Order: sequence, then structure tokens, then C-alpha cells
Amino acid sequence: MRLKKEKGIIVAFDMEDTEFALELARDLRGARGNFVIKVGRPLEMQAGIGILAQIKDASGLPIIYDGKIADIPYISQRIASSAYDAGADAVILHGFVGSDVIKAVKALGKGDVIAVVEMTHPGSDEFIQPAAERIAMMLARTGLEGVVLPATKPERVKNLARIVQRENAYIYIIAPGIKTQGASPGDAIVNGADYEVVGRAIYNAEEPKLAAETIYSEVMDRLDDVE
Ligand code: O7M
Repeated sequence: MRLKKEKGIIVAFDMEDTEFALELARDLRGARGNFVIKVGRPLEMQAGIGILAQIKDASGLPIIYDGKIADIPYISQRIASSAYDAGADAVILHGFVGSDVIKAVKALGKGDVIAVVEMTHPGSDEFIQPAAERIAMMLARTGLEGVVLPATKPERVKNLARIVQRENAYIYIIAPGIKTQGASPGDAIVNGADYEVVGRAIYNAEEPKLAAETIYSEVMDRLDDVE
């Protein structure tokens, strides 16, 4: 299942409780909105890579494996290949590792490739941010499907999205940092992102499905305001 370039919410599954993860996956099947699920290392380390197929079956949604892969081409390819074989529709790599890594994973031809341009946390300003424009341009030229930009820095989303889209208008942009890390729902989407990534504000909420639906409609309202 390819991810479409459209507006939606990517729910970050970073919880460590497998049963709860599957329960939320089932809940999201009927949720109002456009949702994708991103499985992170904390869950994978507890449940094993087989959790990808279980979540996919339970939710019926596209699944991203967020391994934040950052290794040499040979190893990155093997990690990504295992994730695709286990049911991932897309895998996430770091962009700073260079074009050979991205191209090696792309060459597998097993699913979408997404790479991180710049991150949401303050430490990202130390080394990644000064190189982000060049990383964005390099990534957009590799033929990958998606990039990650920081919703916590809306001006950066705007500038970097422009660079990426100028090279390749089909690349989708996903942006984490909503609520718990300080960005408001819609901050990234009104600046050119396609999906906003939300983790704790959904899986730690009293009613996670309702939280997901509410954040989705808040984002859509912001979009209506600018259109
Ligand atoms: O909403 P949160 O803060 O609980 O979770 C945010 C999710 O987004 C979590 O899964 C992080 O790993 C991820 N993320 C960031 O928070 N910042 C980044 O710069 C990049 C990511 C990410 O998704 O990279 C692919």
C-alpha cells in the first residue's frame, strides 16, 4: 500500500505495550479521518518485527517502519528489507548518511523510502540544521517518496518544503512535533507538509481514538482557514 500525497495524521506507535498497540490499531480502523501508522523502535524492541503485520491486519492502514536507519548501504538495505518483508509499506532512514544509502534502499523496490531532513529537538540545530538545505536537495534528487521536516519550526518547514518540491513535486512531507513537543495541530500542514506525526498526545490520551479524531479535525480546520 503506497502512501498517498494527501493531508492526514501519522499516529506514532511508540508505546511498549503490545496489547494496547493492537487495541489502538483496531480502534483506528473505524476512526474519522485520514490516518497512517508509524511503528517506532520502542514498540518493535518489545514486540519484535512481526508486530508490523499484526498492526496492519488490525488497522487496515498503511504502515511505516521508523527504524531511523543510519548505517552503511549494505546494512541499511538489510534492515529495510526485513521491515518491508514484515509488512512495512514505507521505511524511514536518516538523510545525513548520504545518497548512496538512500539509493541502496530504493533499489530494493519493496516500498516507499522516507528520509529525515531536519529534526524537531534543539540538538538538531547543532549539526543537522546547518546542512539541512543541502540534505533536502540531495534527498529530492534520489527518487525517494517522502521526507521528514520539523513541525516545531514552521519557518523551516516552509523553506525546506519549497526546496524539496522544486526538485520533485510528488514527494510527500511528514512533520512530527505536534502538541507534546510544542507545535500546534496544523502548524506544519499550513506551511506545506502533507502529514503531521502525533505520538504521545494520542497514545497517552484517556481516549486515544477520540484524541486522534479531534487532532485530525483541528488540522483540517486550520487548512480551511488558509484556503
Ligand atoms: O508526538 P510525540 O512527540 O510523542 O512523538 C513524535 C514522534 O515523531 C516520535 O515517533 C519521534 O520518533 C518522531 N520524530 C520526532 O519527534 N522528531 C523528529 O525530528 C523526527 C521524528 C520522526 O518521525 O522521524 C521520522
